[in-house]
Amino acid sequence: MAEEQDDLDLRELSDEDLVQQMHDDLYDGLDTEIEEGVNILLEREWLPYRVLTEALVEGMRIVGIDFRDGILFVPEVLLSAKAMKCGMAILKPLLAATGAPQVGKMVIGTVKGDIHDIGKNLVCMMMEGAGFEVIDLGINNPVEDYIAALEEHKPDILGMSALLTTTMPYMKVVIDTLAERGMRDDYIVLVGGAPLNEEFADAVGADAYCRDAAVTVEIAQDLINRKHNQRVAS
Ligand code: B1M
Repeated sequence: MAEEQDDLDLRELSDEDLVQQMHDDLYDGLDTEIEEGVNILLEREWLPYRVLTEALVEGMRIVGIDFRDGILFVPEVLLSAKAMKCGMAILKPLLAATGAPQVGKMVIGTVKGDIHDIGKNLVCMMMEGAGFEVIDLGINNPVEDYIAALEEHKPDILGMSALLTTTMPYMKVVIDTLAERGMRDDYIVLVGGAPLNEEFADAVGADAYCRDAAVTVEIAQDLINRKHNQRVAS
């Protein structure tokens, strides 16, 4: 009872204070509070995408800065990641429920040696929300897994994610293997992850670098349209 009285009532906070509190709760890895905050913002008629970007992604950016600076450590960041996933789980069906027709298919996975998946999962959610069918291979994928999934699902797009400077070169291994097997031109290859940039994407032979999940959707739609137009013209 006394504990309950000490509790902060998130519903009493203004939008701005609530978002600030959610950044703090994400930092502290408080999943129940994050779920409650997400639900309150949705009740206040925030669009799911706004909740995602302003409350969750921005909160995770702050976690990332303190992780980099040695203020937070792996166990704490894992709790933040878990809280973020709880919030994302509420938003996922809402982002996907736009009723968009299926516009293409994507196989995506985080590359071998890399277990970061929050950004990739966001990309999956946004792509599904935009009407793409997404086959998510998860984390730590060797080239054989990508090839097997491409052969099984025959997607339009192969997406790869890497968050470590030590794992991003593996994208070239995958793309070179596709080329060796004569499969490279069958797919649009999109790459993303915080340490990448356009130069890197060019250097490894990808079709495009995707800065974030929203940009991934735009680029995917654009490249699929161009591919369709080329087919029609030829
Ligand atoms: Co890691 N970690 N981590 N980590 N971690 C980083 C990446 C790091 C930058 C932190 C730092 O030092 N500042 C650093 C890498 C440094 C470097 O390589 N130069 C780092 C390190 C060093 C490590 C370990 C080695 C730490 C250790 O063990 N000593 C270890 C590596 C483990 C491994 O992979 N083998 C490790 C472990 C972990 C946790 C397990 C604790 C956890 C991951 C939990 C999980 O993902 N389930 C974790 C986290 C959470 C982070 C930070 C803090 C946050 C990453 C994140 O989720 N960002 C990160 C710091 C940072 O990036 N600021 C860090 C939020 C997410 C929404 O953004 O992933 O960039 P992002 O995704 C964006 C875009 O990049 C893009 O769209 C997304 C959405 O908008 N995008 C794509 C991403 N993938 C895409 C694919 C596409 C398209 C777009 O395909 C088409």
